[in-house]
Amino acid sequence: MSINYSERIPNNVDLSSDRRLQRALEAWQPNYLQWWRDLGPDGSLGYDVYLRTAISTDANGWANFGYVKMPEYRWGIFLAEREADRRIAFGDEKGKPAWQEVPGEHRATLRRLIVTQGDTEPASVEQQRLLGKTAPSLYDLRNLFQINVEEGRHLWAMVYLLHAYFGRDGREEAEEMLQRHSGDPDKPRILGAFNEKTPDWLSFFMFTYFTDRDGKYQLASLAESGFDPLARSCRFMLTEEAHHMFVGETGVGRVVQRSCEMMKQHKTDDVRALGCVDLPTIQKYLNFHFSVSLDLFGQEASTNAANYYTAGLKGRYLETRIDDDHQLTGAQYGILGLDGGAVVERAVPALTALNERLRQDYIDDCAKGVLRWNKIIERAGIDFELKLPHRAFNRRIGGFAGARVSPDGKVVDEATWKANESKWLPSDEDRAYVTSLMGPAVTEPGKFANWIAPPARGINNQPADFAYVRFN
Ligand code: BYC
Repeated sequence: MSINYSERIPNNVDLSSDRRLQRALEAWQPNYLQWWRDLGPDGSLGYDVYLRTAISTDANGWANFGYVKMPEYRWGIFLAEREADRRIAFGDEKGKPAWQEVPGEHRATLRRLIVTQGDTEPASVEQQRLLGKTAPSLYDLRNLFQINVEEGRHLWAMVYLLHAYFGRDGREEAEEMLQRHSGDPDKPRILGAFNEKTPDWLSFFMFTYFTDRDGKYQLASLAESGFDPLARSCRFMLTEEAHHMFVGETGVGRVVQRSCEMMKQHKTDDVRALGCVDLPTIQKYLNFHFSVSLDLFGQEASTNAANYYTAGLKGRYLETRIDDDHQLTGAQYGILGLDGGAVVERAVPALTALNERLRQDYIDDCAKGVLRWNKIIERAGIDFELKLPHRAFNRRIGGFAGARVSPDGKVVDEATWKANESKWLPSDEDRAYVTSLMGPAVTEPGKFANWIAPPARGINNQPADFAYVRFN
C-alpha cells in the first residue's frame, strides 16, 4: 500500500483514475490551505518542523522523518489495505459482503457519522492554534505541530469519503467543515468538547490524553463499519492517533514528575511558590477534561446507537473479538442513571446501551494512564493519588446532564456543589495561575520550561537537545 506522492494530492486510492473526483478534491485543496493559514498554528508558516510523513500504510510506513514547512506537508488520502472478501461483522446484515458503495437506505446516517467525525479534526487544530507561542520546549512544539498536521489529514480522510461517495451534498458538507469554527457563536463545531478552549499546555496534554482517546474509541467503532472505505480510512487514522495519546500521557506525566521533584527537593507541598503545578490543580484539570470527554459518547440509552449497529454502520470496540451473536438479540446491559437523590443501575436492551458500553471501554483505558501517573507520585514517596472522577460528575449530555454529583459519585445539593466547585474543577484563579506559567516559547534546544520535566527519550531516537523546529 505505498503512497503515490507524485500527484498534487498524495493518495493510495488511484485518484488519477477518477478525473471528476480528482478535480473536485483539487478544488477543495486551496480552501483547506487557506483555512490552515488562517486558523492553523499561529505564526508558524515559515518554520521547518521535524515531522513524520507516512510513506505507506503498513507498519513501516512511519519510518520517514524530515524537516517540512507545515503548509507544504503532503496531506492526502491514505486508506488501510483492503481485506479480501471482508464481511459485515454485526447487525442485521451480518455475514454479507462489506459495502464498497453507500447503501441508499443508510446514506443520510452514514453521511452524518462521517461529518461528525470529520468536524472534530479541524476543530482541534483551531483549539490549539495559539499554543506554539508558549511551548515549553522544541520537543513539545514539534509534537504539537505533528498532531496538528495529522488532524488536518484526518479531515482529508473524511472529506475524501464525502466527495467520493456522497455526490453534491458530500461536497457541500466538505465546504462546511471549513466554515464551522471552534467556539464560533454562529457556526460552532458540532460536539461540545470541540468548542472549549485549549488555552495552556496542561489543558493540551489533558486534551490529547482524554479527548484524543475518545477519537481512538470512536474511530475503532467506525473501523468495524460495514461501509468498507470508512473502515479502511479509520484503520489508518488509528495508527496516527496513538502518537497523540502518547503526547498526552507523557505530557501529564512530565508535569506530575516535575512537581513531585520540586516537592521533594524543597520539602513543601506549595510548588506554586516554585513555579510548578500543584497536584490538586492537576486533579482539577483531569476532572474537567475527563468529564467533558465522557459527554462525547452521547446518551447512555440511545436509539441512534442501536440503529447504527443494527444497520451495520458503527460497531463495538474490537467487535470481531467479542464472543456473542453480534446482533445482541435479547441481550441486556446495565446503565447508571439518577433516581431521586441517588445514582442507580438499571438494565436496558444492550442494543440501546452501545454508547455506554463504549464509554466503559474508554474509562477502563483512561484508568491505565492514571495508574502510571500515580506510580510517578509513589516513586517520589509522596502521599497523593490522582483519581478519575465518577462518570456522573460534571456532565452535560445524557442522564446525568446538569445533575450535581461529586467526583466520588454522591448526588449533592446546589449549595454543596457551589461550596466545592472550585475544589473539583479549575477555578478562574487556577486557570490564571496555569496561564501565568506559560511564558514565551522555550526555543533553545534541550531546554525546558521550569514546570515540566524533560521527556525520557526524544522523537525517532533523536537526542533531547535536537533542533526539532527551526525558526528561520
Ligand atoms: N455534543 O442518541 P445520542 C476525535 C447529540 S473525537 C453535542 O446519544 P448518538 C478527535 C446527538 O448528535 C471522536 N451533541 O447520539 C479527538 C443527538 O442529536 P440528534 C469524534 C451531542 O448519535 C481529538 C442527540 O444528542 N467522532 O476524533 O448516539 C482531536 C442524542 O444523542 C453530543 C465521533 O463522535 C455531544 N457531546 O451519539 C481530534 C464519531 N452527544 O440526533 C479528533 C461519530 C450527543 O437528537 N459520531 N449529541 O439531533 C457518533 O458516533 C455520534 O454522533 C455520537 C453521539 C457518539 C457523538
